Amino acid sequence: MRTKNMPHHNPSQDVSSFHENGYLIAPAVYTPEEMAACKRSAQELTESQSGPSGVFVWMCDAIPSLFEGIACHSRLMAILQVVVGPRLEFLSAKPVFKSAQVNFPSPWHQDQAYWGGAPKYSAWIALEDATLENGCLKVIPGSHRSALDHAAVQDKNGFGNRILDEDLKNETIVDAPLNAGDALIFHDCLLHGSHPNLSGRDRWSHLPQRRPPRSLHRLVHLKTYRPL
Ligand SMILES: O=C(O)CCC(=O)C(=O)O
Repeated sequence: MRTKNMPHHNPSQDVSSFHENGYLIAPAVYTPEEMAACKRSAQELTESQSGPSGVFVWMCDAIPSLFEGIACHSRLMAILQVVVGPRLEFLSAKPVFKSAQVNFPSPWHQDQAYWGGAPKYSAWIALEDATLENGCLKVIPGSHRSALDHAAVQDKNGFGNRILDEDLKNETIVDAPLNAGDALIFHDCLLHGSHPNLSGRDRWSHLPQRRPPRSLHRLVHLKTYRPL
């Protein structure tokens, strides 16, 4: 059943764009009600641990059920299966919180530098509108083709593995503002970061990750991209 007013998304048209660019924006995957419930729950569950911003990772055997429902939602799965392929298992999920008190931009990085191993595919799900002002993502199309060496940086802002701004040459940077309920699906070698949150309000997103099943890991070439 499709919810009324939800634009029909035809993921098969997006397959080549996903492989070319390393990401895809899927509009209106979730309803505003689903996003509001997920944001409320993320706020409650992370309240006790939350500093001014945070990334809270749940592995697949520990994820609260509401978040599992969002991560495994049939609309997201339908898109992933066509765009990435059917051979994906659920790995983990994380709410990402950027508070109004922090104006630190998430630095450029590939998630591969943190996770290692077989490629992962994430969906950055906007629990509320993500804008240039409140810290939406920015990406470098096509950067998923190889895993890069990251600089190791230790400071109070987290993100210990970074690609420094001065190491970027003439890459095209694409901002990715999203409406609540949209999802940006991306390969774990896609270079991405986010703008600082200058909105005076908190910003919430939720990112489930998937990867090929264990039996396929040794077949997957890590250093250069190839479709599953
Ligand atoms: O949401 C953000 O600001 C960045 C999150 C991110 O890049 C990540 O968790 O890998």
